[in-house]
Amino acid sequence: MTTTPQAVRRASPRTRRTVTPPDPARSLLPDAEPVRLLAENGTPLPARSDYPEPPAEVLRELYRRMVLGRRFDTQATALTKQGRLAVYPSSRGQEACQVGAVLAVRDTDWVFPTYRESMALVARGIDPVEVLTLLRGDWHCGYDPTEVHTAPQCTPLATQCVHAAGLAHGEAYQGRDTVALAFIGDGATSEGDFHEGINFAAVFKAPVVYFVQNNKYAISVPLSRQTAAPSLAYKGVGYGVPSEQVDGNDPVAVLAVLTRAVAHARAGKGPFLVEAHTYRMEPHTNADDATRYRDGAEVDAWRDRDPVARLETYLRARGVLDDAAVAEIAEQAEAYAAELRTRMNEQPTVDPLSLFDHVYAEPTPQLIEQREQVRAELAAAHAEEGDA
Ligand SMILES: Cc1ncc(C[n+]2csc(CCOP(=O)(O)OP(=O)(O)O)c2C)c(N)n1
Ligand SMILES: [Mg+2]
Repeated sequence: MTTTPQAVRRASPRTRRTVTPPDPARSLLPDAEPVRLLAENGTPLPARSDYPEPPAEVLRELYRRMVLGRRFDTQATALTKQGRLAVYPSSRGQEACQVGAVLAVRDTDWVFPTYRESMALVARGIDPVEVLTLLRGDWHCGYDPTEVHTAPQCTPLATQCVHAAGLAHGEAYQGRDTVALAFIGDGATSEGDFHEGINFAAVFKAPVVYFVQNNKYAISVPLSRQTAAPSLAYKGVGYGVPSEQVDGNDPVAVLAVLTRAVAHARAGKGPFLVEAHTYRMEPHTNADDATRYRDGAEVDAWRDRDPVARLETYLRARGVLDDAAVAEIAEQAEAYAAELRTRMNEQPTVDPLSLFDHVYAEPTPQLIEQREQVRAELAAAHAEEGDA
């Protein structure tokens, strides 16, 4: 048989090299579009076998906790105006993320929240007054982290990413299948601790889910000034971490994507990164004036993508919710807010000197001096009150 020049070329090693195996980085990348299971008007989109829809009773509970969460959030903002809270960062508009994420983990898993996650913590079942203790101005986080498997709300940006990696690694090392869920904002993904945490988790296959709520702002800094990455989920690929992006105002999709991410981590496959596209409806905190840096029309556009209304429309159409159930949940939310108001209006008993008790096992000379200074100031103030 004569060999044609084309056949030679086809069989040459050079040609064979062009048939490359799949790029391993490709499997780590998120879908080009955020995963979505409900349209913005609440109608269902075609089902996805990779992200099965959670059962109806779970979605009903998701709705209930989102309604309670929103009511809690409005109440907390009101408490700042009454001087009962020092500061409150609202997560209104982020209910699908806040509640969907905590429903995806077990009580025995660990949650690493930021200051934005008060709603997530009450959805996890932590006493709301305990959740607000830090924001009331106390020196501790209110709840016992080891009892509720929830770290204190973290104000230094991204430090919780390192804590989550360490805890998850430690748990796996001891043979437990605990997953750590680390919340983080879009802005904080520019911080070194995010990169160090995710790199450590990837190398040691620590079971952490990094959940980025991209609410489009870091105080006044918009996303366009924060990153040039096409998606924050792309930040996983450089560390060998699979990732996904999800419509963060679609509660069904958030729960489905987080459920899969948590299963991935629990199965010993290492960390997973999820970016949720959402929006911060309120200012950064009650102390911020968002009208100075963003347009009202932008906020209005996001109002139309309300996650609570979206889920309600869907569940009503499916027959999972009706008028009576919606009214009953609204009533529960009012009662929850009323009890919170009453309890937060009670004057807390605080001992300013306790501030120094747990800083170090053995206080430093500086702390002893500072403690003495505070003690003397308090004594002088009491003496003055006595004179008056
Ligand atoms: C290490 C560190 N740097 C700066 C700050 C001040 N700061 C507090 S919140 C914030 C914006 C964070 O934005 P993002 O991560 O998007 O979270 P969001 O507040 O939107 O939930 C900044 C810069 C801080 N708390 N910690
Ligand atoms: Mg943000």
